[in-house]
Amino acid sequence: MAEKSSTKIEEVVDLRTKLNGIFKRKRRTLEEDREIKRERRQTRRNSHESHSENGDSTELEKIHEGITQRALFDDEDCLKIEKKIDEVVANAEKGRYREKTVDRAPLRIKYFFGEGYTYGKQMSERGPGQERLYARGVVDDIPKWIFDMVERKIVDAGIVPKNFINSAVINDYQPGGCIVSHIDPGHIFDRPIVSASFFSASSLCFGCKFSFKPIRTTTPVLSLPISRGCVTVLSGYAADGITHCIRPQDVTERRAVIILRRVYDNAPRLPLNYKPEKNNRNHSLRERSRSPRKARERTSDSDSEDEPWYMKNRMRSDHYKENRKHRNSARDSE
Ligand SMILES: O=C(O)CCC(=O)C(=O)O
Repeated sequence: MAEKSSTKIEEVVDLRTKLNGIFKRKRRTLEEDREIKRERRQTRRNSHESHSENGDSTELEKIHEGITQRALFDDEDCLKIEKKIDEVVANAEKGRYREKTVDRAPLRIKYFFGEGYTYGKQMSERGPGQERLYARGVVDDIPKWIFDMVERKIVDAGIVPKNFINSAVINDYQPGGCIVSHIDPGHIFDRPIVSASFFSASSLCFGCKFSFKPIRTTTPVLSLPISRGCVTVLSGYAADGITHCIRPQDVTERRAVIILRRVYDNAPRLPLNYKPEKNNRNHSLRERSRSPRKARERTSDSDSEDEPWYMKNRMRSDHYKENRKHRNSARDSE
């Protein structure tokens, strides 16, 4: 009898050891999995983590003086905000927004809330200073979640005062998407310009020149890493003295940014009956194929449309010569 019960105890102990072993192995593989994922995330992040600088030191100093970055949103915050961005995308696909809220380009969609404005080919009179706000009410109001989940943290961090922000733009980029070099129009937007980045890391480049078909850029004066969850604040020379852009090669995964700005009370505004030009992208969307190959082919065209004055201005000024030199050297290096 005593012998039988001791065998049972041994069996139980043996079973426990076996189970422990199995759980330990499972725990280890889970931990290893997590570690591998962490390393992959880190590698991806590192590729956007180092500054690269090519300007003269005085100019670089002036740019850096006008940039502040804060890691304000942790992973949990990011996940919640990213879910909300996905809801915006879904609402737009269901046609739930006003006509001017959504502006589609092949690899980048902009959602304007609070205020929208004309730029690029949407303007009949082009050139710096020609941008105009749309009439009040033609874009949707800023969603409450942007105030609750994004603006509040930025106000609490002392970056802008309460009630400063009256315009929020979400840019949703697919890999290879970009925003060509520009300065946010100073007659429309107050400074600072605040942006919060989500989904993946990228780089904000300063002082790049773009050429098209195929799309190319010159080496930036400064390439600033922007990680997921970080808030970038531009003012001074960084906002007004040099252009900024997102290059196609810096968007390797889907990325979204929420740009929070203040539109001046007296900024010039279009009348309510303003008729957009024929080639407004919102209207042409239905006619466009969604094929990724066609989208890539179209990128250069439509992104040049985004540039409010840069291309045209260059054709008229000294920049033209500089651009021609760049095009020639790009061709030579082919
Ligand atoms: O994507 C970004 O971080 C910058 C976007 C930007 O400069 C713009 O939309 O005006």
